[in-house]
Amino acid sequence: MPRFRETKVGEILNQAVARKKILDKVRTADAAGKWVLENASDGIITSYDRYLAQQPQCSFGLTGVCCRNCVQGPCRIMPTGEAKSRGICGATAYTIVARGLARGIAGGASSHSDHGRHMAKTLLEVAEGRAPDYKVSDPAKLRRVALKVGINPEGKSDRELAKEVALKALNDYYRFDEKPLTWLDSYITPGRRAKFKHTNIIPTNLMQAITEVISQTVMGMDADPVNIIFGGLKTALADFTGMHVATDMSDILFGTPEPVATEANLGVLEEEYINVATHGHNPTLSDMIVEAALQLEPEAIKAGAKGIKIVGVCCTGNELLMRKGIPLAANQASQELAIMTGAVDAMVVDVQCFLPSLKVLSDNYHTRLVTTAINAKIPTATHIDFNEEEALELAKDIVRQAIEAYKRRNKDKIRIPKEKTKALAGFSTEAIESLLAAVNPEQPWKVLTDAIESGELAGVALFAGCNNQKVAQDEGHLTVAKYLAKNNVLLLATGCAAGALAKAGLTTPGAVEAYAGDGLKSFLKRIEEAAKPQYGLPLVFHQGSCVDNVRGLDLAVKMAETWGIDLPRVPFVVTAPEDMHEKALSIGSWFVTMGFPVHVGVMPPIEGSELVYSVGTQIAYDVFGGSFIFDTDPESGAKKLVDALDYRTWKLRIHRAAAEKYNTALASGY
Ligand code: BF8
Ligand code: SF4
Repeated sequence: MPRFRETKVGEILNQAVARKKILDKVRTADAAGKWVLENASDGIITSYDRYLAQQPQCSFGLTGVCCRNCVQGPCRIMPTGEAKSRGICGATAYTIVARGLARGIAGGASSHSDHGRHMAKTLLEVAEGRAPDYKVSDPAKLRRVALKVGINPEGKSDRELAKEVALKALNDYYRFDEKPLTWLDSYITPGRRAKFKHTNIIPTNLMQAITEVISQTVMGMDADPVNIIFGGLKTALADFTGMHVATDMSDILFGTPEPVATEANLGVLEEEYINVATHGHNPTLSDMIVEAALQLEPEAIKAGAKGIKIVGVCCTGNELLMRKGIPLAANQASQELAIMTGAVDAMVVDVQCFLPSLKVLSDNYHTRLVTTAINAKIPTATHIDFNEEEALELAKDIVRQAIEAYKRRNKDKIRIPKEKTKALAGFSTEAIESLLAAVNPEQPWKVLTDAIESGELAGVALFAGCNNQKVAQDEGHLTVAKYLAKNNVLLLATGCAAGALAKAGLTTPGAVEAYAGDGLKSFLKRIEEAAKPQYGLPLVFHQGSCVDNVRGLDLAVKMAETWGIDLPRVPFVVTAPEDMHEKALSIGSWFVTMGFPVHVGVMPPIEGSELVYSVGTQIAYDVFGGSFIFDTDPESGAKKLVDALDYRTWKLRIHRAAAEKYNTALASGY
């Protein structure tokens, strides 16, 4: 497996030439980010530098054979053979690697599920009149979700129904009735339901699924790597459940996204405005910040600014981008660079993916860093305990912090890169369905499946995941996207992958001309002519934040239903070219269990066990029909994805031909 390694950089970090050397390595493909690193760094240390300072990284950790699960450790397994080297308790490499992987999945599942629980709790508070600043913004979605999870919406007010839906969602977290989780069971195919039952990985209580896998992997518990991995997969399905709860509740509270046009990259910051960057994941906070900023505009003008500009960072940025057209300033790896423009007056964070370094960094500027979650504080940052009961007032407090900070701005330190690009977002699966319905109102998804069968499209690929300092920022996303587009793959994207593609202008109609193959071009054009979307159609359909990966799964289910086959036959693939977070691990894992090839561009720590590696890349395929494709060369990874799509489409065509010849339904048992 090729892997990016830089072994000398620790030595050069403190030398005067360090900055130049770092830039020579082209650590980012983001033009605005590169400009900031070159022109506005003032010797400030960022994660780009700290990554280099960490080199060489420990091989035990890199390959997953370091165990700290008890106080006798750390134990490290020598690479001379799994059987020869053991931890003090006798654990071998495959046990230690499998335990680490399962615990990583549990970390991801906890993050998403907490997020989903928070959203469901907010909906309940709305229904009970305890969150006066929020409302059911999308009653139609509320009714669709209710029907989907088996609640009859007839004759119920929005509030009554919201309460029932919220309680049912929360019930998935706490119940003990041993039935499959509602938000899992309601959204998967019958084939997957049977497969998960057969492999005994259906979670019946979301919290329990997480605690079970932690308990399974403590010292002196499960040593069987395959059993541990299946425990991890059960937790990954719990992760899916929490993510779907999060997406459904967000749509009900803030609206199902529809295509919207805005801008992306650091150039969206404006010197004359008070810039407030919202960063993290939970739309309950960021949405209220937008409202507070609107109301406090006169105070901003009084302070000498033209107004207040809200920009997004990471996934809450994607939430605002797709629902409100708020510009996206940065994805994960350029969050620090936003502050280094000297133009961010406040950065407000809630949960997940914000760097502890933001405080040190903001101390170099006038920027006010505000944390808002009780379980996510940064020492010496301003903390405002955000809660839904007093949401607007607290959001105003936060925006006022920005107005105050603005008055202390140091004009000499302001260096905003000019790079920004148009970006389209808001392509929820519902929005895509209405676009397709313009071509075929009776069977919208047949427009897509027909295009694949005819060879116009090679299939669908979903971009997910993060930035990772082990690779040049955004480069993996861009390389894979351009390769797939040229090969006529319809592209969806979420999270920091979507941020990367948006910043590079790939979520625009212009990118279709520049990068799409002929088939993809004609497909998009046909829909564009029929639907006449206000902003045209982009090369990449931005579907939202990380939890919105479930939108991609819903889309794949629509394709499967249209063909009458199960998910492992559908020409749909997933790619995380720059995976970093435990959340990416768990998302990749549930996509594999759903039956899809999942490309991963940065190796997770599993190479220390051939067994675990093989389960992910081969056995998973035999059992679930999906598997991991580990490839750190983006172009080669992209090629494998196209091959995987071609293989599925080829099989589909053969069975379609047989079905037509013998006048039968499409075979589903192949
Ligand atoms: O949830 S893609 S770096 S910001 S983990 Fe984090 Fe990864 Fe970005 Fe959003 Ni997702
Ligand atoms: Fe070492 Fe076993 Fe303890 Fe892990 S659980 S640290 S391998 S003794």
